[in-house]
Parts: sequence; structure tokens; C-alpha cells
Amino acid sequence: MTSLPVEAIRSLAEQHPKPSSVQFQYGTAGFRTLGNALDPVMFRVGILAALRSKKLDGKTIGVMVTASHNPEPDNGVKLVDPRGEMLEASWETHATNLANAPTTNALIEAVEALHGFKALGAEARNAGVTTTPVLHYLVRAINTKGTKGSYGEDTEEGYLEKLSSSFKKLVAGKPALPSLVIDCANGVGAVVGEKLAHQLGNSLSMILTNTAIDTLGALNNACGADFVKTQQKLPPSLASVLKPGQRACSLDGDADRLMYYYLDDQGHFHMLDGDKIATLVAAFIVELTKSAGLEGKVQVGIVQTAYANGGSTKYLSERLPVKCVPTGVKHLHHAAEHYDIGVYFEANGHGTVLFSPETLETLSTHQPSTPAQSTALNHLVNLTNVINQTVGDALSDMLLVETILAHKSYSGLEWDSLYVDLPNRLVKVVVADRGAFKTEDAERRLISPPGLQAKLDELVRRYEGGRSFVRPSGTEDVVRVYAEAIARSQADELAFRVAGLVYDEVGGDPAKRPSEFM
Ligand code: 16G
Ligand code: MG
Repeated sequence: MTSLPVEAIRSLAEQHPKPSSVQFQYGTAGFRTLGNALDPVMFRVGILAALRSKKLDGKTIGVMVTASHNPEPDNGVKLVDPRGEMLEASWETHATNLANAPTTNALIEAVEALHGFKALGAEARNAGVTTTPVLHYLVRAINTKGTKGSYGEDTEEGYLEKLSSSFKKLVAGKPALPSLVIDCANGVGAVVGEKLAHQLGNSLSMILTNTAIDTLGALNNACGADFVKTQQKLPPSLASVLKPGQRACSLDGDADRLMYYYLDDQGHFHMLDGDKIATLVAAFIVELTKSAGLEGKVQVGIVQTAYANGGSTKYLSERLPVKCVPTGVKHLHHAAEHYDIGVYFEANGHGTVLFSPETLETLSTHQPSTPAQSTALNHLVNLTNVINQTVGDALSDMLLVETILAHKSYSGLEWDSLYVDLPNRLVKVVVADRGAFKTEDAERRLISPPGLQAKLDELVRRYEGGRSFVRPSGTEDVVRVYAEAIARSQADELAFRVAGLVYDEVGGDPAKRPSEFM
């Protein structure tokens, strides 16, 4: 073991000093801030990744630099753990501490203190410009190379080959669906999407739009999955492209979120969000497990957050076990691991399906007793390969959805009619201290400020089908309010009333009080 290269760290650290005026926080999605403020964080994240790798016997760790769903000039950086999962929660604190060490000496002390590591000097490999889910795939593929759980070839080509070959098997013999319009958010999904389209050939007709990855200011600007979800409307750039009845989807800037939508005959916009995707996917997998003769042997379960539309929760919980967890992929992923087959999706379009090791074993050893069972079993096995099980992956999820639509001969309209979404509204409230807001019950109830939840309950009771909750954002300095009710006007009114209550509770400039409906 070599000792900590203090002098090397010192001289490099001097080139990336941390300004005393800023505090960084490793939050739900890593470090997120303005791109031009990230330099000292990048340097320290490099050290952290090396330490994390050392701690885990030299396993490969991923470092992703991405603005994700945010428009420029935002940017961010996050770490990927060896199995392609999010950084273990206990290390988020180490990340925050390292990033905030005020001086070079403090930084070196913090590095030395971190579990007493004495060695550094990690090897780095540049994964190039690619999507977040590809990086997660690569990390898992590298760390499982040559083992029983080998995840695939550790290159982007290996990823594309794995997804496209299983997709082709899944849709073989099914009538080809009409073209799918894909909004790439002017992000890196355009690059990988293009390669995927090439690999897929005529098994899927993809029309890539918003592919201007070199245009300054274009990323996630009036396009992309977050725009569609929060605005609940068609990206204006698609207005001249999308025809009534045609399916379209939006990726976010780093291609780990996916939203589907279509225009009906009257040209009205209909959104098929993460909840609709979860429902479609879960129903299909349940059907396949039954057809394969695995009923009772393999249990499918769902994980959602409080943002899941009440319509979806009702539909799903009448059929399957459903668990609600706090916002953030790590919570969903973790909970989904407890099922044989865990389907998790956030309403914002981030999600995937996890097959437990026992389920994978069952799928490889089960003896089908009829040709129909054998076909269903093969489909299940191919699904385990088309799905990126490390993390939510827009391109992989898109192939999953397209597989199901092809199998069911569903248009967007038929998929949409599985259940009816309750009208809902999301409002941001700018408060002096969002730290004053604490929640329980998977963020569905406030425990602080004291007494506020009782006032919310009282208000919600007055709305038919009303539901509302308040939580501090993990990524922005705001408090978020969600409300739904059976009528659009009621959902809007409830959201703004709750936002008003929140605002009054913490006090603030009356001019900034949320006021749209009061
Ligand atoms: C991050 C999370 C996402 C979550 C969102 C909530 C990851 C990779 N991403 O984007 O899952 O929905 O934050 O943001 O965990 P909020 O706390 O600002 O509402
Ligand atoms: Mg993203």
C-alpha cells in the first residue's frame, strides 16, 4: 500500500480552491449547482470516488457529470456504486464534508480521516459522452465481468447490443407499430438514441427530435421529460411533428426519465407518465408470469412515491402489493429489491424493474409444460435483458413500453384508458427556511412546523377526492405542494390554498405569496 499522496493532493487542490461563500450539499441527485461553480466540487468528487473504490476493494465507481433534467446553466455531478446503483446513503455525508472542507489542509485532513484510508492513486477510465444509465450499466458490467452475474460487455456498444438484441426477440413476429416520435431534450439521449435506432433497424421506427446537443441554452429548454411533466403539455417544438393518434415520448437531458404522450383526434394532449408506465409494465409482467406457469412462485410488487396519481394507486393496489416511499431513486430502488419482481416508477418518469437473484434463478430453471408457457418464459427472460436493472433508463424503458404496446396492439389511447388520472397540481413555495419542514409517512404528512398538518387536513376535507401533501425539495431551495381532486378547478384551488397556508405559516413577503387562485 502506498501512503496518501499528500503533496499531489495539495498542489492540485490549490488549483481548485473552494470559495468560502458557497456551501455544497450531496443531495437526492448528487451535487447540483451552477456549472461554473462546480470546479472545486469536481476535484473533490474525484478524490471521493477513489476513496470509495479503495473502500470496496478496488471496485469500479462511476462519476456522472450531468445537468439531468435542468436547463443551463445548471449542472451537477453524482457517484455510482459498484452494482450500478446510487451512492450508498452513508457516504452522502462524506461527500458533503469533503466538498465543504474550507482549505487545502482541511481537505487533506478530511481525506485522511475518512475511514483511515492511507492509499489513493486510483485508475480512471473515461466513459466519454453518454447517458447516465449507460454509465450505471458500465459500472455494473465492469464489476461483474467474468462472474456468474456478468451484466454484459463493458462498453456502450455492449449496452446497445444487449438492449437491441433482446428487444428484437421480444417483438419478433408482432406487427410493427407506427413511428414513435422521440424528444431528446437536446441532450445526450440524442447521441445514444441515434446509435440505438441504427442497431434496431426496422424493428422500431424512431423519429428523433430536439437533438441539438451543441446549441447553447437548448438543453431541457421547453422540451424534455421534466417540461412535459410539470407543464402537462406538448413541447412546442413537437407541434408541427406530432400527428393526432401518434405516440411520442420525451427523455430528460441525461436520459434517465421518460414521459409518453399523444394527441387525440381533437388534438388534445394526453400524458402517459411514470405511473401509467408502471401500470402498463406491471400488468404485462403479471400476465407473463401467469402464462409461464409461475403464478404463486413469483410475486410482482410496485413501489411509488406520494406523487403517484391517486388514480394509479387505486388501480394498482386493487391488484398488487404497493409500497409508498420518500422521493428519490435510492428509496424506490431499495424498496423494489424486496419483491421477487419489483416495478418502481416515480411519476416524473424515472423508474425500472428489478428481478431478484432468486427470480432470475427461477426463470432459468423453470420447466415449462406447454409451448405457450415456454413462449411466456422466454419473453420474461428477454425482458430481464431489455430492462436496465441498475437504474431508471429512458431508452431501455422506451423499448420496454414499445414491447408491451406491440404485444397488446395498444395505441396510446388504449394504454391511457387502463385508469383515469385524477387532476393534480404542483406548486412551489419560496420560504426563508425549508429546513423548518419535516415529514413522516413517506412524506405524506408534516410533523413540522407543528400544527400545520392539522390545518391542511381541515382544508383537504372540503374537496371531493382531495389529497395534498407538502415537502421540502431535495434539489431546490423551495417547499413543494402537491394536490389532487376529482375536478381540475378543485385540484388547482386546493394546491394554491395549501401553498398559501404554508406561506403564511413561515411568514414572508406578502408580494410573493402564491396567489393564482385566491
Ligand atoms: C432528483 C431525484 C428524483 C426525484 C427528484 C425530486 C435521483 C437520481 N433523482 O431528481 O428521483 O424525483 O430529485 O426533486 O434520485 P425534489 O426533491 O426537488 O422534489
Ligand atoms: Mg435525469
